[in-house]
Amino acid sequence: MEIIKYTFDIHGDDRGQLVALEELKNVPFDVKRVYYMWDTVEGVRRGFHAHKELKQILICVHGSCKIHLDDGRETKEVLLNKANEGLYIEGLIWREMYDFSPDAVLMVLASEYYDESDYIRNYDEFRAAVNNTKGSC
Ligand code: T46
Repeated sequence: MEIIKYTFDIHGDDRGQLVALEELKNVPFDVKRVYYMWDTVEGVRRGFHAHKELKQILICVHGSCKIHLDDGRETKEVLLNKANEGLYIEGLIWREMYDFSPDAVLMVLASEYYDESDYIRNYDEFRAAVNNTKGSC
C-alpha cells in the first residue's frame, strides 16, 4: 500500500505560520466538507471503518496522532505531527486513529458531504468488499 503524504507550503514570516489549502490546486479533489476532532480522550481509538468512494486528507493541525491503515493486504501506521502535512486516503482503506496527544486537533478535508451509506463499519464486510474488487480487476 502506497502512503501518500502531501507537504503544504508554509507561508511563514516573523508573525508566525500560515498554510493555504485550495481545492484542485494543492488538494486533489473538490472539498465539500471539513471536519475536525479535538479533546480526544486519552487511549481512545476512533475510526474502525472504510469508505466506498470518499477521498480525504487528514491533517493534524496541532499536536500529534497516528493513523492505522489497512487495505486488506497489508497494514501501515502513519504518524501525523506537522500542521503542513496531510495524509491522503482514497479507495477501500480501513482506518483507525489513535495515540492522540492531549493537544491534538485532527482536521479532515473530504470530497463528499457526510453520507453514512458510504461507510463500511464492519471489518468482515470490508474484507469481502476488498475481495470483490480484486475479483473485478
Ligand atoms: C473518517 C475518520 C478519519 C457527522 O454528523 N458529520 C460528519 O461529517 C462526520 C465526520 C461525523 N458526523 C457524526 C457521525 C457520528 O455520530 O459525528 C459522529 C462521529 O463520527 P464517527 O464516529 O464516524 O467519527 P470517527 O472519528 O470514527 O471517523 C471520522 C469520519 O467519520 C470518517 O469519515 O474517515 O474520521
